[in-house]
Amino acid sequence: MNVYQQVFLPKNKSFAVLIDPDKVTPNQAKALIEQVNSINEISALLVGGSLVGDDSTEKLIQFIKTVCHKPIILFPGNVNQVCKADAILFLSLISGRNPEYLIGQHVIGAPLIKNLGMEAIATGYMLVGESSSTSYVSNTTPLPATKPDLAQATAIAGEMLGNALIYMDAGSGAHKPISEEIIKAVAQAISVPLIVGGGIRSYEDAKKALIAGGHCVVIGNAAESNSAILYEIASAVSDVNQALVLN
Ligand code: 1GP
Repeated sequence: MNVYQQVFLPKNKSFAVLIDPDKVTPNQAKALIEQVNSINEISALLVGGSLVGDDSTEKLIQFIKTVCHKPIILFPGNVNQVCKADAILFLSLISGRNPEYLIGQHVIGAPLIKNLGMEAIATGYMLVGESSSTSYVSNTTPLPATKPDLAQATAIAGEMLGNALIYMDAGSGAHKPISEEIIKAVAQAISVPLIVGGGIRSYEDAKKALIAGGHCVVIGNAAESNSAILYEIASAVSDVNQALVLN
C-alpha cells in the first residue's frame, strides 16, 4: 500500500500535524512526535514551510524518521525543500495565476523527486480567504472567503486536471478557518479526498471542518504553542467517525 492509499483513502476521517522546519528544532519536534505516535487519529506528519530554503527540512526529516511511526509527507513551500521523505504533496497552486507555482517549480523538482524514488501525490492546492505568508511568497491572490461557487469550480477543475487530492488552506495561522459553507460546496463537488487546514485550533473548528466534508484536517500553529491540543482534535475526529458509523 502506498502513502496515498494508507493516509488519504481510508473511509475514516483523520488529521495530520504540520511541522515547520523554520520554527521547530529537532529537540522541540521530539516531544511533539512522542504525542503524535500515541494518537491513532493522526494519519501523517507533514513537514514544510513557506520560507525554508536551507537544508533544515532535510535535517529535521532525518531526525523525525528516527522517532516517528507515522508516514512523513513533505509539504514544500518551494523546490529547495525537496528531500527524501515517505511521500511529497506535489502541489499545484490552482487558486493562483502564477505559472511558477502551477508548473514552474515542478519542472525543476520532478527529476529530483524521481531520482529519490519518492511517491508524489498530485495535489490541487487552494488558498482561501485572508492573505498569508504563502500567498505573499507565491505572489498569488487567495480565493475569496465569500465565494463558494468559485472555490467549487476551482476544485472541480483541479480534479479534472488529474489531482488525487484537493487541499484547501486558509493559510498558516489564519485568523479564521475556512467556512463550512465553502468546505461543503467543494466536498460535494469532488470525489477525491479533501484536506482542510489553516487556523484550526479547537475541537469545534476541527469538528465543523470534518462534518462539512473535510476528509483530513491539518494542525500546525496550534500544536506548536500547545501540544495538548492534539488530544482535543483527536476527540473531534473520533466523535465524527463514530457519528458516521451510526448514521
Ligand atoms: C498551513 O494548513 C496549514 O498551511 C496549517 O495551518 O498552522 O494555521 O494550523 P495552521
